[in-house]
Amino acid sequence: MQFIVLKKRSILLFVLIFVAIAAGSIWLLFSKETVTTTAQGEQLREIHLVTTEFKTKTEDGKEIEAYRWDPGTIYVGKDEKVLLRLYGVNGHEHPFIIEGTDIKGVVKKGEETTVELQLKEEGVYRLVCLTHPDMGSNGPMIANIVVD
Ligand SMILES: [Cu+2]
Repeated sequence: MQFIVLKKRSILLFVLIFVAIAAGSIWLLFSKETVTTTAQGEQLREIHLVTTEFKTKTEDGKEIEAYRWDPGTIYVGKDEKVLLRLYGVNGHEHPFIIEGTDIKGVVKKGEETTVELQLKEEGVYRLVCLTHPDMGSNGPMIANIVVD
């Protein structure tokens, strides 16, 4: 008769591997895109954006910076209802519009602004920060919403 001899160390290793696999599975399960349910019971796909800032000093000591939305391009389906979650990380506040719609708002540092979006025509819509619309104003802080 043969016995399988398990040392304490191999049991510990086995337990560690098991825990790692279990933790990985749980993480995968919950890291999928989150959805929000509206009052009407519809499911909305959530898309997260943050306000970012690149800052550096040139060789002669001049400070230069650029503001951006991150990510700079998002994709939504035609007629798809999505919820944009705009979180202010860098910059005091960013008043914005989405061109071709009547959507406007402000993203403030440390706060989240949510926007329900449903675009009925294909194309590229621009999410424009009105404070940083071009390079001269430390932008362009413009994200492209691609509707396809
Ligand atoms: Cu801005």
